[in-house]
Amino acid sequence: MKLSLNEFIWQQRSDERLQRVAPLLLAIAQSCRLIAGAVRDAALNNAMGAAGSSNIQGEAQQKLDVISNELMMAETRDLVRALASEEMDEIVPCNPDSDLLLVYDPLDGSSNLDVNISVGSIFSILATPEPAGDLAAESFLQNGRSQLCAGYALYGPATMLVITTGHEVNGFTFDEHSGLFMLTHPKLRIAEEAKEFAINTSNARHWPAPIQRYIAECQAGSSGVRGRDFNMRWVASMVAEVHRILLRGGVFLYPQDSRESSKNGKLRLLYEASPMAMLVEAAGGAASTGAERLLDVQPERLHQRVPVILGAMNEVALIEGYCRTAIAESYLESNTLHKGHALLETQFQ
Ligand code: P6P
Repeated sequence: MKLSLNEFIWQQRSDERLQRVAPLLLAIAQSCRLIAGAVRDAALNNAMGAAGSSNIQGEAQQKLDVISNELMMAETRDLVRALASEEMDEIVPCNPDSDLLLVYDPLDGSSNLDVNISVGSIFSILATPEPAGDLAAESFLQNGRSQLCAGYALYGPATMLVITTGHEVNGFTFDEHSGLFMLTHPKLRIAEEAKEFAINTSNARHWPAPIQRYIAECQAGSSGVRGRDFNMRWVASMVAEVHRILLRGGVFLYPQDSRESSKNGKLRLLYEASPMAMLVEAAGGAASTGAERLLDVQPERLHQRVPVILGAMNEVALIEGYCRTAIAESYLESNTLHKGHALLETQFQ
């Protein structure tokens, strides 16, 4: 007999974080159910296509980006002190009596909507650092290890909700008949070895050398240094990629590159990288910028971008090693020998 999300929360009574966020999590689940319906019926309701506006990243907003943002905000605003969204430049103060913050990407991968490819919502729940009272955007600038709960909804052949409070990852499938999210994928774990890599290889000429080296070795397969073949996937929907990695392993990369627009990577730290890093690490994987673990990155701006390398522990460690070696070699070349030697020592401890 499968547990509903409500029954799961009741069963997990000893998980204090889960109990603290439960009402908000149920509201998020309800908003994801509504977003799934809006995505499913968009073409029937003339809700496809561009909204004629753009977000703070300068990306054209789809009508469904705006609709999803409003659905998420309407369901959650009474349960949070403030919320922040990819689709809104500034934070939105809400209930002064709440001690929770919600930051989210209401519809990730929305460029796939008009070709009917899976998209998703990503969310992160934080505690308010201040006691009751006014709040500023700075309250959201907490590193990924501060998250109370992180998760995503995937709008695919099935609508799924995948959540963690840090110690395990559980997946729920929406049941149209009961109107409930049912526990179908308990305790998801990521294998340490990967057979698949996910990266947009059209950007290869812009990548830093360590990333070019890693991907070339995967492409060389059994005839190269890795001694085994790899497969490649690229859905251009981070939620779909992370979900695949949670279920069958692999590694996902959206690195920084030499273009001005991607010098800090493309993905956003607070509402894409941090929640996905919490999920991946809670499932036994790793998540890194290449230079440091994503959960350790200290946010400086609400919508800041960050390089993302996440998935199988051994693959991420190998890539981090290549990145650190490259940094050490640059120190050595620039005659800051002590830094280069120090970095190489930490790498091989
Ligand atoms: P590209 C979607 O726009 C997104 O933010 C992620 O979901 C996805 O992994 C990435 O961008 C796709 O980027 O450059 O391949 O279109």
